[in-house]
Amino acid sequence: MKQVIYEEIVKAKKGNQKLLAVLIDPDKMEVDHIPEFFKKVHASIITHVFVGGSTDVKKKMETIVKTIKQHTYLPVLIFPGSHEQITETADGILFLSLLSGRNPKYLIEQQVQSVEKLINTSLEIIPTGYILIDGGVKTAVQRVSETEPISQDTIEVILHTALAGQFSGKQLIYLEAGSGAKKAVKSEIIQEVSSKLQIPLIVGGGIRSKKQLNEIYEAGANLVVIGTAFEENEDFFLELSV
Ligand code: 1GP
Repeated sequence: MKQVIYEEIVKAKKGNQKLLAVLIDPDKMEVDHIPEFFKKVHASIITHVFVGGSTDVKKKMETIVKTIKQHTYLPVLIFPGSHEQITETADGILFLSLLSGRNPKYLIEQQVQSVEKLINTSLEIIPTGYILIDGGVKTAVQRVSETEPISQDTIEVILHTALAGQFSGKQLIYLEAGSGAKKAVKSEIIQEVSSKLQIPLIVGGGIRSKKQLNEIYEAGANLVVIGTAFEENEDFFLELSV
């Protein structure tokens, strides 16, 4: 299968072009608000749209993704909390394995359960090593996955986890401090991982200002993910205008 979205991410890494994804939680987005929301997204430096959450209580994923696709030309990737969130209406899926945890359910079981939906899919599947890092609060990922995050003080463990992901064939590594984290992933960690990793690096969780975003880019992240800061204040898009 052709990997159009992934190839673009690799190209951006090679050209040192920085990418930014807005994360939309289907539980927190109203369908009627999507057209207006995307006008702001398109006026900003956002390059990708991620949709998903640890839960999809209201089962809105499909409707939300379908509506987003009608209002954007940006690539839309599912960032699923479980196999139930998979919908064909997106362009691709981050096929996640929670490498920081030791819960087989999120290392392989969810993935096996998602095959029924993915076996004949046209979605671009991007194998992603997902690493949960302590962001100073107990996050939804930690609660739902019943796993412990890795401490920000154990850089070597984080680095080895990321490289184990790369050696296992993951195409992306995602360092995640968790949605609404108090402390984003430290620059020191991003520097260490990005300098040793050959595949693109995604960083997300707790990023709330342009200054922080630039520091994270500076440290070596190729793609940054922001959700909460936009949910709380859509004017933040204006600060990140093109
Ligand atoms: C969460 O990394 C993302 O999965 C984004 O986190 O909501 O804190 O921006 P925030």
